[in-house]
Amino acid sequence: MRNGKIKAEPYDLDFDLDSTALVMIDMQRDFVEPGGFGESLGNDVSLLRSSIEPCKEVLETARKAGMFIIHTREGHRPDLADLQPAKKARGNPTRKIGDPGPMGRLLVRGEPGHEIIPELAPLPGEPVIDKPGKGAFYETDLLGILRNRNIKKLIVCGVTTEVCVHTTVREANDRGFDALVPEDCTASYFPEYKRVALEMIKAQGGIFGWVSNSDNVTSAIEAAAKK
Ligand code: C5J
Repeated sequence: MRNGKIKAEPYDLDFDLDSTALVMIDMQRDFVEPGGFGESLGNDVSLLRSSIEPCKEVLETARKAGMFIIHTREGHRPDLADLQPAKKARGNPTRKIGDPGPMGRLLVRGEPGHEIIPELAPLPGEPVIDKPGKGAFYETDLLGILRNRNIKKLIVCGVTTEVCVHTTVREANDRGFDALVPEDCTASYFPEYKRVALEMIKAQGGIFGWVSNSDNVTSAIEAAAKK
């Protein structure tokens, strides 16, 4: 049967291991490590690191249970042909997307900063979606990949909560998926924005989705895998 319930807010979420995917959003060096895109915007990147260990626990549990796992990376082609001028100019940063930095060109595919952090590195067979925007469905093949696997529900982890995670959860909701965010598996450069972003997801009876935590998610996956 491989199904069960994840303890969550605003209410517990029924799920099935074979129609639920784990989506790890943008756990890249560019956001989490010093010298990358996140820091170029003036952020304290150390604030994101608390999410790494809980993400790792959920990732390893999902792998053991044989769940479908997808990773995303935000970034652009080396020729920047997919970079909208508005995105390049936004925030008036000292270093812009495509400029050189300590981890290579900022937010550019193939550069060291664009890679997923080693702690959460994808395994062969886990699709990696390269996305030019904040949402994982925008200008990517994510929707087709999920439909081909008959995926109905998403567990969404990663950074940052109110930007790429939130945008993806909203996009997923509008495409008919149920999305659940484990709160300790996501982080923001602005802790208050994280808190409010999670409130927004679960408000009004789960207007965009569900909020839970890594313990609830891992115990539900492990229980379902034994059925
Ligand atoms: C941002 C992201 N914050 N992955 N990207 O620009 O949330």
